Amino acid sequence: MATTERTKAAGSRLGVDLGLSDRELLEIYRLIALSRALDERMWTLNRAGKVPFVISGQGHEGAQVAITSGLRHGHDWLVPYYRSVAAVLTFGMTPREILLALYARAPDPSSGGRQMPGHYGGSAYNILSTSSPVATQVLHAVGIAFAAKLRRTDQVALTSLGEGSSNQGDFHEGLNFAGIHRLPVVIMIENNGYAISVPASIECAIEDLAERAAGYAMPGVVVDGADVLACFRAGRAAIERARRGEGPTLIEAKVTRLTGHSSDDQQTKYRAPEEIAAQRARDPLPRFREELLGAGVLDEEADARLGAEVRAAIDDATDWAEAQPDPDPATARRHVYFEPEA
Ligand SMILES: Cc1ncc(C[n+]2csc(CCOP(=O)(O)OP(=O)(O)O)c2C)c(N)n1
Ligand SMILES: [Mg+2]
Repeated sequence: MATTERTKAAGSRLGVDLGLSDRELLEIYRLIALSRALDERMWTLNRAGKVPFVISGQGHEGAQVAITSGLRHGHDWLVPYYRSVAAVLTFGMTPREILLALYARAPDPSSGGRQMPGHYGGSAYNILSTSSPVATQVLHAVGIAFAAKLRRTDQVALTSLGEGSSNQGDFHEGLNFAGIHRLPVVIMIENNGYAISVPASIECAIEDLAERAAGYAMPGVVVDGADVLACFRAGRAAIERARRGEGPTLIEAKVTRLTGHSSDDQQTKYRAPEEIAAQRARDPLPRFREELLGAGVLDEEADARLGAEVRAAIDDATDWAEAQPDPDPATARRHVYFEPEA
């Protein structure tokens, strides 16, 4: 990459070993910051009584942006879950589109205002629609990867799920099939230590869920989800391996959930104040900001400018989405029952 080398000659050494230019590093940072600002806005709208339900990606953004960045836009497939706000932003969705779903407005690309918020999907971006039963997305991603292999399309599918969901049968069936057929799929467990209020210690008998990969003849990689560049490295290696036809990879990103499970949950009921405070140290956003500042990729002025741009984008998306029309009640049954051609 000639541009990368030129930028680095004048700039920092950060990301050089990954072939990342300063511009690419800043784009990863922008997406993390955009996702955080959007997520915070979603909570404000919920608490203001404007939107019914929020399920948050705060704390997961570093892993999501970094790993999703390795995919090819408009070519590969993303099969997200309800915390994937940063992943879907990275793969092309816009804050306007995400807020359309939250407000359940007619132009919502996820479902035309029909699904719960957090059920991301966008056919224009190759983002598969999210289903409510957890872990079913693993089967969908494996099916897409199977089709890609049969059709020789060179596509890779990336899916993600929580550590609690990795105890579902669907996860194991999916990994087994992907392992047998060496499918081009990357399965990412976002281990935030809780399944709603249930701590990981009583969800599963092992600490590192990546160990499960050995049972399906694929590599299992544990990565610190607060370390953005480590996540990028792990994600790109897995995606490239899949594209080379060498088969699937299981990545376990150890992340933190900075909020309650959802807007209907109060985590102070089951997490000690010290534990909640300690989670802040594992927040990927300030950590990556410090890394960029320390390396001279970012300075305070550029950071303030970026923050202002992000806030303006979120304000614009909020006003615009709120002003869009509700779905026409006459279309309520569309996509539910078979509709004969008129
Ligand atoms: C098959 C199924 N069982 C139960 C639920 C209810 N449920 C929704 S989220 C959730 C917890 C999942 O925890 P985890 O997989 O760790 O993901 P996290 O929310 O922590 O990211 C449960 C039990 C569901 N949606 N689907
Ligand atoms: Mg969890």
